[in-house]
Amino acid sequence: MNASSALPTVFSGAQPTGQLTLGNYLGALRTWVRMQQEYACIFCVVDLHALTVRQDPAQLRENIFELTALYLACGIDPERSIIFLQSHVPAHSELAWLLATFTQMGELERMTQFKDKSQQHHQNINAGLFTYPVLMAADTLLYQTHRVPVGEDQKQHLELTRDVAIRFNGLYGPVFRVPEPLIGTDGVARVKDLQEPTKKMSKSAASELARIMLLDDADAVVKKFKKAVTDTLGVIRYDEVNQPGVANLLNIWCAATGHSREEALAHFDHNQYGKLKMETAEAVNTVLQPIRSRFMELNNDRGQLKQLLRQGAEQARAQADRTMHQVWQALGLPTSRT
Ligand code: ATP
Ligand code: LTN
Repeated sequence: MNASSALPTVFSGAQPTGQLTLGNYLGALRTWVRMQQEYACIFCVVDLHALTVRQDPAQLRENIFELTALYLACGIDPERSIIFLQSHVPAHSELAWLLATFTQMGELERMTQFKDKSQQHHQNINAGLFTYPVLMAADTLLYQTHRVPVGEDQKQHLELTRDVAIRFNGLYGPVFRVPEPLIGTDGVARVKDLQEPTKKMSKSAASELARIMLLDDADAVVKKFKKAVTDTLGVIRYDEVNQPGVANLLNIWCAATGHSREEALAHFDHNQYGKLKMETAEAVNTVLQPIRSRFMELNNDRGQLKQLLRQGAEQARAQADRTMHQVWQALGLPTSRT
C-alpha cells in the first residue's frame, strides 16, 4: 500500500538533528502511527532542513539512520507507509526554488521559528534558515497531501504553505491540494521544557534535564521528572499561566496514560508534587520501554535501514514527479524528461 491508493494522504517529517524527545513523540509521532490505519502516509527524514544549522557530517549520517530506526521503533510500518530521506528525492529542492518565487520576504520575516533560530545561531543566519518554510511547503505540496500532523510549533509554517498553494493555484489553476494541519489531536500539542516550562521541549535545548529523550533509560527518566521545575504553591491544579510546570506534568501524565484532565485532577487531588512527578515518570517509562527495545534491534541492521530508505525514495519519487510535471506545465517550463 502507498499514497497512490484511494486513501487520503498524510505527510510529515522530523529533522535528524539528534534523538527524538518525548515532545516529538507526543506531539507528532504517536499521531503518525495511529493515522496509518486511515490514511496513505508518507514520513520523511528531513535531512535538508537539518542543514540550516551547522551539522557534523559523521554525526548527521548517524542521526539519519537513528531517526529512521526510531520511526520504525515507534510503530511506523514500512509495509503500509512510505519512509524516505528528503535528499533522496531531488524534487523537494526543485519545487522549493520555484515556490520561493511565490513567497514574500515579509511572510518569511514573520516566522517565529526563524526569529528564535536566528537568536540561537546568531553566527550563522543563513539564507536556508530564512527559506526553511518554503522547503517545508514543497515537502507537503509535492504529494498532494490532505493532512499534516505536527506539533503546535509548526502551525505557522503550515499556514504559510496553505497561503503559497492558494496563491499558486489562483494564478495557474488547481495544481496543488491545499493541506490541512492536524495539531495535538492524539497527545500534547506542545510538551514543555522540564526546566523552563514556558518553553517547548526541544531536541536542541541546552540542558539535558530539560528534555526526555525517547532512548533515555528508565532511571534517567525518573531523575529528570524528579528535578522538573514546578512552583511553590503546593496545590495540583491545571493552570498554565501560574503553574506551567504542574500543567505540563499533568498533560504528559494524561497523554501517557490515556486519562482525561478531569480524571488526572481527581487522581492527584490533595497529593504532593512528588507523587505527580513519580507517577508521570512511571507512565512515561511504560510508553517508552517497548520503543527502546525495538530501537536497539532495528538500529543494528544498517543494511536493512538503507534498503528501506532506497525503496521509500523510489515510491516517493514517482509521486513527486507527477506533481513536478504539472508545475512545469503550469509555469510554461518545457520538460526535458519524459
Ligand atoms: P529542533 O529542536 O532541532 O528544532 P524539534 O525538537 O523541534 O527540533 P523537529 O524534528 O523539528 O524537532 O520536529 C518533529 C515534530 O515534533 C514536529 O511535528 C514538531 O512540531 C513536533 N514537536 C517538536 N517539539 C515538540 C513539543 N515540545 N511538543 C509537541 N510537539 C513537538
Ligand atoms: N519543520 C518541521 C519538519 C518538517 C515537516 C515537513 C513537517 C519538514 N518538512 C513537512 C511536516 C510536513 C519541524 O518539525 N521542524
